Amino acid sequence: MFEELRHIIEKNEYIVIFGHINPDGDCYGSQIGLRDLLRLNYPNKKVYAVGSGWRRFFNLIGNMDVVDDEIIKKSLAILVDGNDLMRMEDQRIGTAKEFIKIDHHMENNKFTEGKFVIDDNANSTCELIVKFIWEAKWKVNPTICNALFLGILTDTGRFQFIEDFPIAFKEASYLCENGADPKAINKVLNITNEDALKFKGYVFTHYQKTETGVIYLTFKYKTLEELKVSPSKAGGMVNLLNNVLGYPIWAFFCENEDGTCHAEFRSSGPGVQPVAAKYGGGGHYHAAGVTLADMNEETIQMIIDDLDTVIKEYQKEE
Ligand SMILES: [Mn+2]
Repeated sequence: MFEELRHIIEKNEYIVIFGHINPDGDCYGSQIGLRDLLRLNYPNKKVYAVGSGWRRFFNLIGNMDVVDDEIIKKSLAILVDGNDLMRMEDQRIGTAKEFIKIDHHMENNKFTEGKFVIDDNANSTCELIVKFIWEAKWKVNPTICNALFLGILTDTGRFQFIEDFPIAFKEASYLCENGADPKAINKVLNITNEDALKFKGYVFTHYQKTETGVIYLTFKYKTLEELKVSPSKAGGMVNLLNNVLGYPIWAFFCENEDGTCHAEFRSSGPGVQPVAAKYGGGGHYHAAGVTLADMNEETIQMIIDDLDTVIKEYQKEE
């Protein structure tokens, strides 16, 4: 499955790995994991990972790279964990000389810029990279295994949301046998602080709901500022409202500093990806998101009505 990608990687001397806007554990883990893999297995290549990464893991797993424009222009760009060039955090990706992509999100638009491996049944991009390692018979080290384990751990909601359990556990076991340290990773993941407690308190006392079964919250930028949570971080905590009995869909609408709106939808049954796609977003069937031009109340109401509709359709089918 990865033969063609490996061939393209092998013929390039400069490689830059790009992740998406608001990088999560799978994005950061697959960027660092793949970077260190290529450095280890092709010591003559210059390989970099760009973007903001996930700062709290820099000590355990590694830092992102600072790369100048000239290098990007002569590089193969690898997109991980994101649909298309527009979703990438570092928009200099547009200047790269060649592109490939490894991803597990549903495709909104066909990726025409280069070759790709997309498997939307995969639980994480890191899982796809483990498959790539097995196919290419590449060497690994403990840092690579920690990075990839982090992505699998976080994108599966710590081993809950999995399509194929035996395979996922085989991959996790391979990473542990080769140096991944789940205890150390969980320790970093589990750290919380009082600002987070304050945010949770706000969510649990201010949520709204529809009769059909959408539970949601809209945050003005000012409110997020007062709560000391960035809009992207707030969006990442949408699961604070998960699995409330009678509410199969939960959603956050967070105003960004520039007035745009970062929305996240999750579901325990009905598909939310089609609703995200309708407004220009995407993601997975049960976990999707979209950036809206503004916090227009009518648009948000339209989206909530659409989410209500998918619940009704889902209930009819059942
Ligand atoms: Mn992912």
